[in-house]
Amino acid sequence: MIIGPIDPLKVPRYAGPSTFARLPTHEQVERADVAILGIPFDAGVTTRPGARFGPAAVRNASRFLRGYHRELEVEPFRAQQVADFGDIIGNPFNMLEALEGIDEGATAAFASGAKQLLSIGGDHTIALPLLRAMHRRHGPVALLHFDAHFDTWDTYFGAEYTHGTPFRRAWEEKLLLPDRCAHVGIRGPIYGTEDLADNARFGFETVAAMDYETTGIRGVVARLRERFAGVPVYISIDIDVLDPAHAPGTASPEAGGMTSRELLGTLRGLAGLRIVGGDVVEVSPPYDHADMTSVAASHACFELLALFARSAS
Ligand SMILES: [Mn+2]
Repeated sequence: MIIGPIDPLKVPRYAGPSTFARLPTHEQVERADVAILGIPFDAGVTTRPGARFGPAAVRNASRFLRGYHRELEVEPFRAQQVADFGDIIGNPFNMLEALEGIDEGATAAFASGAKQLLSIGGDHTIALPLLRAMHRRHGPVALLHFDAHFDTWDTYFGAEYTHGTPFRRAWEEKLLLPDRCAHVGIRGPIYGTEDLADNARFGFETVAAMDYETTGIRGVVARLRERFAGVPVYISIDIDVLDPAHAPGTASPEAGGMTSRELLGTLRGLAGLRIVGGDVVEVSPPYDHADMTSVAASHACFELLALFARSAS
């Protein structure tokens, strides 16, 4: 029997437990198909800190989610057992230990029987240990990366592990399927052309934020469905992919970004692909206003849960 969220017609949505969407904790279910992990870690931030408060803010915003996904005609909390596994702790003073702790937490969720993981950051550094855990389970995966930035820089101040470098490390560690990865939402000034040369070398496809202006959601979805057909896909969403007008509460805002409608519409277009996991990162509540960033992030999480429910096995 699947245990869903607390009934909002009996307990209003502003009340009740502070788990994601007021779902059961993993202790309250026999086994969960989908594990939701909070990862309150922001020691990898090169710009504005605060993403350590992201999981609590996104969970709080998620209490207002309703259960039925009208466009995908699925109830993500009824089609599969989803449970909140609480927070994974990464040592804030030791990066290597933090990466290990996050990897171990994700691996333990798989060991408990979860088939798909949805992680809530935290800064984007956490995607690297999550991809290591994914690789151990699935082998190399395709990466669909929503972000204003490539996050494939080499080092900052000599540090290899930061929120600007996870996908370069993942590529070096052979965690990703060659020529099956894509960045979506890229924009803004970069340090130099070497970033572009690196991404060509890594085989990432780039969908620029401005491409939404020329091809619309439909055109972007067509490109992504072609690239990701038939392979296991991990979706990493940096909330800064949205324009600061939609998501101001983040470390590295860039003007000219996507609307939340474009993000949610693109995700919906991927139903039926084989989605093995995802994360939503870089929500920094101290820079947020009226919870708009955490609300957008909670809806991105709901789309990912719907994609899990509609995923090819
Ligand atoms: Mn990022």
